Amino acid sequence: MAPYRCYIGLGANLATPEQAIRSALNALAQHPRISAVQCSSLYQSKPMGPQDQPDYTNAVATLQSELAPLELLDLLQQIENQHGRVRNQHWGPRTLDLDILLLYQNNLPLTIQTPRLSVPHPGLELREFVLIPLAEIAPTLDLPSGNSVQWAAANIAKNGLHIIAHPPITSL
Ligand code: ROI
Repeated sequence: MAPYRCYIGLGANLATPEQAIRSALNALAQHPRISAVQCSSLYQSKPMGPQDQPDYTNAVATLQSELAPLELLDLLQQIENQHGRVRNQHWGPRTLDLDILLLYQNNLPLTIQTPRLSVPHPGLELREFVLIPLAEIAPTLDLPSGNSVQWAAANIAKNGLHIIAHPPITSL
């Protein structure tokens, strides 16, 4: 089976957010069925949703995976759980959130609509903390709207989004 090219959103705003994101990237880079992990800079962002929660640390990573989409989702949820993720309040704070944003196979975009997984991620084009990091690593990618990532990132309100750290190390 042809491998998947995946784009993953990483977010955290409790405990040690930057450490949680770095540790999740390491877990992905070390997985035997994942290769070519590359990450954007780390960003600080204002919370989308309830405002009575800390600012978030966000990044977007891309990787090549031999895991089927639901296997990748299982892995991401396992990594979230290892970082103390508790699913409680809707749009509430979290120690680590790993979202599948986009999936490609043979350079073709995949659409998945199941109770567990929606790809492309429905909130993708509304989130500056996704588009702007994504534009660092994949500016020419086309979004579901037909716009390029670069165009969408240049045309969304930044809402205070700013870089706080260089891209974490990546893997071959
Ligand atoms: N807000 C920001 N800034 N970053 C996130 O990663 C994030 N994740 C979420 C909600 C609660 C929607 N808000 C967010 O799940």
